[in-house]
Formats: sequence, C-alpha cells, structure tokens
Amino acid sequence: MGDAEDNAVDVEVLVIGAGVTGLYQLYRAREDGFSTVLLEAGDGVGGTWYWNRYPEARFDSESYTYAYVFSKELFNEWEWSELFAGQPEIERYFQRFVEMFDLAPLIRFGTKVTSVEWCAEDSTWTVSAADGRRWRARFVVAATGMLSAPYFPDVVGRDDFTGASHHTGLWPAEGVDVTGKRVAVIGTGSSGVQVIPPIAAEAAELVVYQRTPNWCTPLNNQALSAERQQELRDDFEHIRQTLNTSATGFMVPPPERLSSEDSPEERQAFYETMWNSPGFAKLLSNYKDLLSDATINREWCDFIAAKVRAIVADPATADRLIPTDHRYGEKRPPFVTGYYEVFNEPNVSLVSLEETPITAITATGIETTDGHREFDVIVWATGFDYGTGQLRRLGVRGVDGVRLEDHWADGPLTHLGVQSSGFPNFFFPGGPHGASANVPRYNTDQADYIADLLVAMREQGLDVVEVPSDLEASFTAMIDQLSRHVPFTKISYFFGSNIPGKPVKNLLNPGGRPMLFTFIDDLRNEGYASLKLSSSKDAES
Ligand code: NA7
Repeated sequence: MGDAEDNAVDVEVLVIGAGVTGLYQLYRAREDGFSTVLLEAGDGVGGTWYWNRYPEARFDSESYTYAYVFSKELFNEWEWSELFAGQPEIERYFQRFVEMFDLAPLIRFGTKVTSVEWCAEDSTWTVSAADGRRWRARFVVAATGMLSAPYFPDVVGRDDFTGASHHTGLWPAEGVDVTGKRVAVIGTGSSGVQVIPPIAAEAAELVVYQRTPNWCTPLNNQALSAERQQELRDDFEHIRQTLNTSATGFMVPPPERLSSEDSPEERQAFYETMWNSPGFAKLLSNYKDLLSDATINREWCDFIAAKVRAIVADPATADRLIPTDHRYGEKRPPFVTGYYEVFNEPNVSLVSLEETPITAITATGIETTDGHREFDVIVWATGFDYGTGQLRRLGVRGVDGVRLEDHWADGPLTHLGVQSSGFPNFFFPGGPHGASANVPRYNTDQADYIADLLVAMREQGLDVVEVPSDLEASFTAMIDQLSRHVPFTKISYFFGSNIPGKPVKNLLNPGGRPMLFTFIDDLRNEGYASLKLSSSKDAES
C-alpha cells in the first residue's frame, strides 16, 4: 500500500494524540512503510506530559521504565537526571524522541479532532478537525490517553469565580504565579498531593479542600548519578527484557514473603523498609498477602497512619489526613514529597469536605457549610474521566452511523482493549481495558499488536479488520469476571465511579500483560482468523 496505490485515502494510518502511545504508533507505522500522519490538539508532544505541567508534576514510575526501550540508541543517549523525572524533563524526552526519529514532519499540532466517521462504501474513515480540515484514512488509531479528559465537578457557581482558575490537567504553559496569593486546591489525589507542596512554598495562604484522604507514602526520589547512568546503560538488555515481559511492566522486584513468615517486630521493620523504598515498591514488593489479608493490610495502614501522626503536628489535621473509607491498594496510591509536612506550615490549612461540603463557588472564593473564604487562585485537582473520557468525546461514528459513546452506553465493550465491534479499522491503544500497571509498557504492547496486524493484513492483500460482536462480548465478559482480581475496588476511578452518571465498570485489563500476550500470540498463530478480515476493494465492488 502507499498513497500512490490507494487513491481512496489521503493517508493509510492516521494517529490521534502525541503522547507516549501515539508517538510510538506513528513511528511503527512509518517504519512499517505505511503513509501516516499524527493529529495533536496541543502545540507540542508529550500527551499527558504536555497538558499536566503543574509544578512538581512527575513520574511515579521509575523514569527509565516509563521510557521507550525499543531503541538502544535512545536509551544510551538519554540521561534521566532523577529516578522519578519531573514534567519538563519528560516533555524534553518526547521532543528528543521525535527529533531522533525524524517524526516532526508527520505531526500536525493544534489539530483538535471533532469527528471520526466511517464510510462503508469505500471502507475509509473521515477525520475532521475543529478548523475544518479533513483527512480520509484507511486506519485510525485514537491514542487519546486514559487520563486526558479533565473532570471539573459540577459545583454551583463554578464559572462565577473571577480570579484565576486552573485544572491540573490543563495547566497553562506560561505557568501560574501564586507568589503571595491566596490559593485553594480542591482534590487530594496524585495530582493534588504533588502540586500542594510547591504552592505552599510560594503562596501567602493555601487552603486544601479534601473530600477523602488517600494512603500517601513517600516517593523517595533521588538524583541518578553518572555511575548509575552507566550501570543502566550496561544493563540495557536485561532492563529491556524485564520491561518487555514482566507482568506489571515495572522493574520492581516481586514480593518475596508472606506476612506470616515474620514476627510482629520483623513486620514493623519491613514496613519501615517499604516506607523508604521508591514509588510503587510499596504496593508491588510488599508482603504477598498485603492485598488479600485484611489484617495485614490494616497493619500496614496503621503503620502509615502512625507516620502521618508523627509528621503532622496538629492531631485533628493528622486525623483528617488518614483514610477511613478504603484499604491500601483499593485506590491508586499517590506518592508524595514533603506533602504531610506542609500542614505544619502557618500558611497552610486543611478543610475536610466530608465535614463541611462546598455549597458554592462565588465570584471571590469558595463557600462551604462552614462559611465563605476568599481566594485569588483556585486549583482544580479533581481528576479525569478515566479510560473512555476522550474516546467518548471524539465524535466517532462507526458502521450505520453508530456512535461509539452509544455503543459503550453501559460501559466499554472491547477486544483486547484495542478495538470495538462495529468500528472497523478503528483502534484505541491505551484506552479502556488497556493497562493495569506501568502504562507505557501495556500501551506499546497494544501499539505493536496493531502494527503487526496491519503488516500481516497487507501481506495477505487485505486492509479491513473488524471484531466480531461475539468476540467482543466474550472478551468484555472475561474482563468483568476477572475484575475481582485487581486490588482496586469500585470506589476507584479505574471503575469510573468518580464521574457522576458514568457506568461503574472495570476499565483496566485485570488479566495483566500475561493475558494480553497470550491472546496476541494465539491470534498471530491462527493468522488472525478470529477477526473478520477483508479487502476494501470487495466493499467497493
Ligand atoms: P484523582 O486521583 O481522581 O483525584 C481527584 C481528587 O479530586 C480526589 O481527591 C477527589 O476526591 C477529588 N474530587 C473529585 N470530585 C470532587 C468534588 N466534587 N469535590 C471535591 N473534591 C473532589 O485525580 P488526579 O489527577 O489526582 O490523579 C489522576 C492520575 O493522574 C493519578 O492516579 C496518576 O496516574 C496520574 P475523592 O477521592 O473522590 O473523594
């Protein structure tokens, strides 16, 4: 295929979104010899790491485990300055990736996709942008991200506020000057607890509006020394092999012990080791029975609660910062640097919205049942419409004009978290049923699956792929059945319960990468016979 041979389309593979997944899909499409273009709403690359540019936005995955590992040249050249890199460095990394592989000519920035419509007559997608430009594409890969549709709560008067108002996921490129200002942060998820300490350091006054606290533990970030950089380079093949095959997509060692193998004293010492370990090790290298044994989970939570009480001087504030509604691991645990400490600062206070809910946003501030406070800046750290948020807003119309958002009215229906029945040649790596641990590893697995499928189809002279509805139904049913095996529960945004009216359905891949690999291998070995493959020329004739 190629533009010259396929006059029905402007481009064979059209990718939407210049995040970690879309950029890699673009690279694969170009390398595989397809004509390709990538449309991106923003003016730069990075996706999540383009939009979430609030102070102290950073990885909770170890930097080199989040990055691409297909290119030794890139791995060797790029030196992460920290174990958990911050947003500016991450954005520069994606810029360098684009430069190294000469992808810039294929990217159209400032291109907000408003509709993606299937034409059965010639088996093409028409992709339209807000400014009226259109492309006809054979294949569309919507790599629009899982945490990319910011959520603003429907609070009375939200638009009445006359000061500065910013969502962490839509942070202005020029930054937000909070120096000497009165600032409110609403929300204490991963974004809120990252942005609170740097704001506390600059603002005259910071009021944190917390609905429910999370089990926050230290990120334990550190600079990566020149020696460590060299060790990483020397260890590249092992790192690549581990990241390409591990169940979680992390390098973190798996748990070694059951809690019952240790005495109570040994367990406290082990929890101290966990507390001092980097990032997700606290979840992934903890006791084997941490998530299955309620007593041990409670003991670990009590350990964290004691740490919070030791850090936060005011006992009432400490109590409010300790969760009572969930066990460790039932929600995605945030990681912090100097978070609990800021509540000892005289300019920082905590409002529990469980005790005194917000009643309105006014022109000058925030009103709760406890009264009104005035602010210059309100920061909405209120999260995202996870997994399906952007895809449901993309204007996707499949066979017979069926809207993707209607097809998914009761929750997403997918096959491998990449395709839906009734939407031929439309893929959404990194969407619902995509990841369940280190996101880029899962998403690039899916991107490779898509790329390999397109190549295999081309070899057979075929260019249309549909997922039969029974295959979609059985995969989705399996996902729902397996959801009891993920630690996260229905109160987590991984089930969509943070968005009013959204169906509460598991949005992760609870079978993890091993399941995905098995399905992909089986499909490849059978020549993709479970899918419905055809030629666009058949449709035209
Ligand atoms: P999260 O983790 O969904 O956190 C959102 C926060 O906003 C959380 O504390 C919510 O409280 C709070 N929230 C949501 N709605 C409201 C209303 N109506 N009023 C007050 N507070 C509210 O999003 P993040 O951006 O922090 O993190 C998302 C992911 O990005 C993160 O996991 C990383 O993967 C990166 P709640 O807990 O629901 O009571």
